[in-house]
Amino acid sequence: MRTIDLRGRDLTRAELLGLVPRAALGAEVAVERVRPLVAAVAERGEAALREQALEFDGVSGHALRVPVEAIGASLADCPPEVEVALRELISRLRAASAAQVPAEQTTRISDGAVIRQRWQPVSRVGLYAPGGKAAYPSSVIMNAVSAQVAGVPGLALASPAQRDNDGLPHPAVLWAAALCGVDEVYAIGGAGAIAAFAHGVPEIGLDPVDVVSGPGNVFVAAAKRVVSGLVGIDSEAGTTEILVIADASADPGFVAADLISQAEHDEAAASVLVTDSAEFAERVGAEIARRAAETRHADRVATALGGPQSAVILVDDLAVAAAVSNAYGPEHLEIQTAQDEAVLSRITDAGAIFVGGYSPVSLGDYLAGSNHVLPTGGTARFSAGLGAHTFLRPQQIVTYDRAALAEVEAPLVALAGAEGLPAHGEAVSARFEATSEEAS
Ligand code: HSO
Ligand code: ZN
Repeated sequence: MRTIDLRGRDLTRAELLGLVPRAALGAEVAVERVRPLVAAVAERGEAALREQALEFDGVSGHALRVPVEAIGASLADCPPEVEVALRELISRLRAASAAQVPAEQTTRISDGAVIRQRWQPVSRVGLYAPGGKAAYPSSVIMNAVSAQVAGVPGLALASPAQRDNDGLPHPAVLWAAALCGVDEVYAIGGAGAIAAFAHGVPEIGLDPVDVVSGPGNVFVAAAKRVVSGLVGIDSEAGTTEILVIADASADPGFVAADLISQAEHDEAAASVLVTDSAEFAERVGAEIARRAAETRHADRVATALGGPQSAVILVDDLAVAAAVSNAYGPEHLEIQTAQDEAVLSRITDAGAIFVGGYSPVSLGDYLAGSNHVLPTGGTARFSAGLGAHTFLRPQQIVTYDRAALAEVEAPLVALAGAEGLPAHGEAVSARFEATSEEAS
């Protein structure tokens, strides 16, 4: 991992934004690459999806819509300990997600003047679970449970067709769909899946959705950016990132293991350590050298850790460490210091925050009860991780009676006049004019 030494430098937030390490392939470039793929699906539907399946997944002639029987039947091959673990994930996530559904609120502005706010789920969602370098049943559950807890009636799931599963999505994806009760599943991957959800594909009975959610690589995240506006999206949950703020009190083995854990997702994954101790950084480096060579995806991990997106950043103190992290806006932030709560209080921008030596990111990836679909690429500075709230919209409901409306007639007419929109005022005054019948 390269070192960025910020010690002795008094940097502004704007300067930090330019200094934090980022992946070589930025979102803008990925957007230009996926735009034609999205447009092709919008224009040519199934034919374009089949071309893309052949090009990117090496699969042809498969059913794009997974037969319902295949979803339930898949569970026969699920190892019992995996089924138990998936069920545990569902129940922990469901408990934490339920707390994300706000109660309806009623505000009485004055006598007879009431504003209610209710949280209305969207009607139909497209949930995406990646394939490719790994199988992601956990992502199916993160998506589906959030939508179900929000009360969304229509759920569709897509995941790439697998050559070695007869063109179906990965079996583990089907297990998770079966356990969540999702029966509308498509063997479609990448940008094409996002486009299919947004535009609909009538030939295969795929109706357009209102919100697309789920993680993916940089191209899936870019496709979500392209379709957003036509549909809602959760966030740009692209290639994984972990940023660890640690001081000399932390365990270098824990920190090294966590940096490696996220690097195993993708060659473009980002692992960043921010520390005020050069000596600690060296100890982490030694642990990484030892562990990274032995792990199953050693080559991928070495590429990710050696890439421009990964770094050790040396800072003068933990306050600067927090400022660096805020400028980065990491998908996952770990805090392992002697003053975790003090550091936490300085954090403003992160997708999810893992506090202390016994809260690793991989706990959040599977069984913490939190959601692992989180904003990446610095988008945590303005967007949030997936949750029941992703699928809910606050709607205000206005109920005034005659007396309450009369009370605001004069100021409302004054405001309408000030805006040069007198008919707005007249719409209120009309209700208090004597009718022609009353006048006669
Ligand atoms: N770390 C990934 C999620 C994941 N990890 C799924 C393992 N499986 C993005 O938060
Ligand atoms: Zn992970």
